[in-house]
Formats: sequence, structure tokens, C-alpha cells
Amino acid sequence: MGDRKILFSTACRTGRTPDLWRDNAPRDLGVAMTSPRQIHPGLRFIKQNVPEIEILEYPARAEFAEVIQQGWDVAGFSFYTSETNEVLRMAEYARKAGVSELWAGNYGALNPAIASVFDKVFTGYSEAQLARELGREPGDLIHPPLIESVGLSPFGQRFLRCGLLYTARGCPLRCPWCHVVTFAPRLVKLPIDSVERALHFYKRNGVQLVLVYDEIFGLGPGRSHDVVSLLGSYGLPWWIVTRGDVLLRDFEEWYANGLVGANIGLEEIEGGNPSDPKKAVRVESALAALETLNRHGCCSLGAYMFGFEEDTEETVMEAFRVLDGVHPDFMLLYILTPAPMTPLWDHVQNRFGLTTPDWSRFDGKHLVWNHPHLTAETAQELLDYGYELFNSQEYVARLNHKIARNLLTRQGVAETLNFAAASLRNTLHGEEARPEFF
Ligand code: B12
Repeated sequence: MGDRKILFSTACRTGRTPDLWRDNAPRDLGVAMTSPRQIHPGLRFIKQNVPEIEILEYPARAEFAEVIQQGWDVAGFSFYTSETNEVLRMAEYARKAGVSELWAGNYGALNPAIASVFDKVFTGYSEAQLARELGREPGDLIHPPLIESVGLSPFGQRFLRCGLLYTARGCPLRCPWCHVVTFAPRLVKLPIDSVERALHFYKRNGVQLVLVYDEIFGLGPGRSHDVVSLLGSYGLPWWIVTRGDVLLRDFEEWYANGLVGANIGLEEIEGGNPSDPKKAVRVESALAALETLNRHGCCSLGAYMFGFEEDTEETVMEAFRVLDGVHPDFMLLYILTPAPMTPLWDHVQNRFGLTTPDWSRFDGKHLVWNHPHLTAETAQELLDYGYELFNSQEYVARLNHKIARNLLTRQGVAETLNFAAASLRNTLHGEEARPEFF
């Protein structure tokens, strides 16, 4: 069992690399933030905890074609639904190269329509399952070092050195559109000493900002206090992804411990039953959370998804107007996209039907089902309108100004100058993200 040669790869790099900032900005924007994906946290967690497995992150097609010929017993693929076409092509290639077993993992693997291509499909976070597959008992989970940069175009890719941090996995909420419902429906904390080891590494290796990528940071009463004081004790600025009501509950404590920015989910602004009183409270708290962040000079990002069943062009425009009124620094904009094996998927299949079999369009940027009030073109126009409205040129100056002011008021002049010097050094001499493990 343990002697098999195993290679895991992400989908090949084709066209432009996914980039949180660029993917939500007007197409011809000159100066913009940029963070093309550089490392794959999922594969790095696997390599850190199951080192027998070799990994390839975002290879070019030619690189994959060459590596896959090197006598592997197993090829595993890590992909999102929108990367399915590319991975099916890679799987065919691997079979032709004589690889005897193909495995699938990550969200894209949860798709009955393609399951027969693979010999094994893994659901959810997989380190433990993989260790057992290789014939041993898993140990405590180790958080690998995960360093990426945020660039400022046209000046370069390495302006801000960021450390990615995961403190908990999974989500117990049951949002019908969200793939996490099927993928990892239980909230599980990462071992705190492992989180601390990653933070320690970041502090020693010139990380300027910690990006906490838990699905919803702070979920579950009381559970984040230990992590928050740990973050505070390292004196690194940190940024989270969370929900408005959760942020409002704990904001004072988080701010006192170095929080400098947050992405707030705004799905509730449109989705669901408008007369549901719980929804009204959540909408209010999402908006209040953005205002709270702004009032304290913290960076405020909104993540707004439209295209729910009851949405019309007018209701989306109205939501844009309301959101614009609270002045988020940047908005991530998505079109509601059903993912296989979610309640939304079944509902859409039964009532409306999909409009395309092309998996590459299941990326949150295309309308892929027969919507009762919106056409694919209108949805696209709304997206483009939103990019212009929220994310045109000024956001870059606003965010950089906020980060600088935040540092000045909270850490003083000397620290702020150090920070600026570090960014200059990164820009001039920064290294590419490289494989690094404990
Ligand atoms: C952070 C994040 C991002 C970041 C990525 C940052 C970075 N530098 O990597 C950014 C903002 C760039 C991003 C972009 C997108 N994202 Co995103 N993102 C997430 C988020 C919040 C966390 C992902 C993560 O880092 N997980 C942590 C790592 C450790 O876990 P992992 O990757 O899942 O890997 C584990 C398992 O999957 C498994 N595994 C992984 N690979 C393999 C391979 C094999 C062979 C096996 C056996 C197992 C296995 O083991 C790993 C270790 O346990 C998730 C939601 C969530 N909580 O999962 C959404 C999520 C994954 N994103 C999603 C989507 C749709 C996207 C986008 C397509 C557009 C969009 N709507 O945002 C783009 C495209 C990205 C791309 N093509 O690369 C969806 C995926 C749905 C789907 N069905 O595909 C999610 C689930 C959000 C949601 N709720 O809808 N994303």
C-alpha cells in the first residue's frame, strides 16, 4: 500500500490565473491590486501531513504532460467545479500515460456526472483519509506555512507579503446554495499549537498581513477567543472572512487585537424570503458591519451574490444602491451558481433547468440556469455595472491609505516606515512563493 508513487495536481493553468482583485475589477483598469493564485493551500496541507504524496500546483499543460509520464501509480486531481473540463482532459492524458488509478478531491469532485472517470472520490478535508489509505494512522493536523503576495500593478506582484491562516474548517450553517453543506458540514477547530507554529513562521519570515481564510471566522459562541489573543500577541495585522452579525458581536475584541480588514458576506441582501424577519436582521447587521469597519479605519470588503429566484434587474440595482450607500472599499460580485449535490442544485434542476453543460461557466461569473426574471446577458451587464460602480480606480488609493493610517495610529511612525520599507524590498527583491514545509 505504502509504496505506490502518487502525484496530486491542480487543474492546469490555462488563460489567466484566477485573481480575487482582477476578477472583480473593470477589465481595463490600469492601477489595481492583484493576487493571482500562487500556492494551493489544499495540496500544501496534504503534502505537509502526508509527505509521501508529490504535488504539482497550477502546472502549464506542457509541464503536466511531461511529469505525468514519470511512472506514477496514482494521479489525484484537485479542482473546483469550474475546472472540471480541464481535469477531465488531464485524466484522459494520465490514463494514456499508463497511470493505473485516478483519484478526485476538492469541491469539483462532488459531482455524480463525472464520478465514473475516477477510481476513488474523496469528500471534504482529506489528510486523515489519505494517511489511512496509505496504511497508517493520521497524527494531529499540521498547518503548513502558506505565504503569498498581493501585488500592485503595474508596479509588481510582490508588494505585500501575506500569510494564509486557517483556524477552523467546515461550516454548520445550511445555506442551500453553498457547497460546504455537502463538503464539510461540521465545524472543526485546528489544533491551536499548529496555528501558532504557522504564525511564528510568518512573524520570522517578513509576513506583513495575515489572511484568515476560515469559511466564517468566529462562528460558534466563544470559540475564537484563544485564536484572537494569539493573533494579538504576535502583533501582526490580520484580515478575516466573516458574517456581519458575527463581526458585530466581537468587533471590539478583534480590533483591539489587530484586526485591519474583513470580507463580509452579503448574500442575504437579496436571497431568501424578503418577509422573513431573521433575514431583515441579517441584512441590517451586514450593512452595520461594513459601516463599523469603515468607522474604525479598517478595510471593508463586501461579497455580494445576486441571481436568486426572486431577483429582478430592479431589485439588484436597488441592492447595489443600498450597498453603495455604506461605501465598501471593494466588492466581490457573484452570480448565484448551483453546485452539484446542494439543495439549490436539486431545486434548479427540478423547476428551471440548466442552460449549459459547460462546467467552465460554473464559476460564479455566469448565469447557468433558466432564471425566471434575468437573462444571461442582463446578469453579465449587472456584473459589469457593479465592477464599475464599486471597484474602479479609487479603491486602490483608498485601501492603501487605510492600511497606512491604520498602522500609523495603532503601531506608530517607526513601524509604519518599516512596513513601507518592507514593501519596497519585496517589490524590488521579493521571492516567488516556494514550497516550504515544517
Ligand atoms: C480561500 C478561497 C478562495 C481564494 C483562494 C485563495 C488561495 N490563495 O488559494 C480565492 C479568493 C482566490 C478563491 C477563488 C475562487 N473560489 Co474559492 N474559496 C475559498 C475558500 C473560502 C477556502 C478554500 C481553501 O483555501 N480551503 C483550505 C484548504 C486547506 O482546503 P481545500 O483546498 O479544500 O483542500 C482540502 C480538500 O479539498 C482535499 N483535497 C484537495 N485537493 C485534493 C485532491 C485529492 C486528489 C484529494 C484526494 C483530496 C483533495 O484535501 C485538502 C486538505 O484537507 C472556499 C470555501 C471553503 N471553506 O472551503 C471557497 C470555495 C472553495 N471557492 C469557490 C469558488 C466557486 C471559487 C471561484 C471559482 C469563484 C468564486 N466564486 O469565488 C474562484 C476560482 C478559484 C480557482 N479556480 O482557483 C467555491 C467552490 C465551489 C465549487 N463547487 O467549486 C467555494 C467552496 C466557496 C463556496 N462556498 O461556494 N477562493
